[in-house]
Amino acid sequence: ASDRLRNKFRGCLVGAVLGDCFGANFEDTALRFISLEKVRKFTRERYQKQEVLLYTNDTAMTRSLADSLLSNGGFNGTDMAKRFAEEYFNDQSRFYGGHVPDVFYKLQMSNYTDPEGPANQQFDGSGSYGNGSAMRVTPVALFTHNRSIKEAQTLATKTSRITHTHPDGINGAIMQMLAVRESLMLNADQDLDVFAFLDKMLIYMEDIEHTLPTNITAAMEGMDEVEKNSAFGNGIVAIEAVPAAVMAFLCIARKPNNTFMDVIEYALSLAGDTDTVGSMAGAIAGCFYGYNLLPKGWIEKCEGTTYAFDQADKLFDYVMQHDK
Ligand code: 8NA
Ligand code: MG
Ligand code: MG
Repeated sequence: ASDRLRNKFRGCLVGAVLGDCFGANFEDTALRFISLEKVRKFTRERYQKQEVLLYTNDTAMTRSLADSLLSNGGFNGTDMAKRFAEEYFNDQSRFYGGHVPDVFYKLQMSNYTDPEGPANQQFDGSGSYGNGSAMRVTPVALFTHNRSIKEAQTLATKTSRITHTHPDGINGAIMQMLAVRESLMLNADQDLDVFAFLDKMLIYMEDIEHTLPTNITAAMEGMDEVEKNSAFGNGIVAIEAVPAAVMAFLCIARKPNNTFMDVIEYALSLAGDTDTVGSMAGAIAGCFYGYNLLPKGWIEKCEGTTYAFDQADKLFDYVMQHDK
């Protein structure tokens, strides 16, 4: 049982990196969908010609978040803020959202004394509702695996508030965390009960996408790509990207013969913010299928998969030692 759970932790963090690296190849917020045929030309053939597929901000921030939780044995706002900002100052080439660098500069100027202060000032005091805190929240679900759902939700909220204080930004992070948490408890050999999955999540979210179950039903009953896109959106805001990632996972993984690759390819076909939707769907699906079922060829080509694998083991060992 313990090997099985370790395999899921690994699948989760490595799956998130794969979705980010492959998604980065397609990112174009002006597009409404990409045909699966076109996606697969890259994901099944052309990627092999690349030397390496680079990760973006999604992976960079996920790493920092997990490292901070591990080094502090829990949440330390000053430390997490410092890791996010220093990672950005060390490497600004990772395609960060348009406004989040303002937060990093203000954090640094104030020597990280008020980790939520700069985020609170974003967008005239309304806070960011971008998907940037949902895209990096995955380690929270692993770290709190043996703790109450309430504790998991509180930790997700705290990690979000360092850059994203708008309710939609926070709820997006909670939703993604809950999807990973739920996926961790499932067995890929058994039928995936889409509605039980959604019911559990909805109790712990405020107003984010209460329409999600209705939309999922419609999506499963044969909406075409453009209809799905307008039902969920595919953009850089949390209320679009997170439901899109959850929908992509549920619609594909519920069919027994589908694989991790099918989930990612479908997520990328939604177009738009593909690295982020891909990374979030990759975390949920990687967790569901487990590391041993992830495509080896993809793992070899993507930057950062070894780090994610090792970090998953550290999180697993931490959880086993502290929360037995
Ligand atoms: P963010 O906090 O800058 O939010 C992203 C964007 O959402 C902002 O730049 C605004 O346009 C908009 N936004 C958020 N909150 C508000 C608000 N209260 N009022 C008005 N507009 C708002 O950054 P983030 O960390 O949330 O980043 C999200 C995405 O950006 C990620 O998917 C990431 O991959 C990245 N991204 C970067 C590029 C690039 O080329 N630099 C392109 C697409 C996405
Ligand atoms: Mg990105
Ligand atoms: Mg993105």
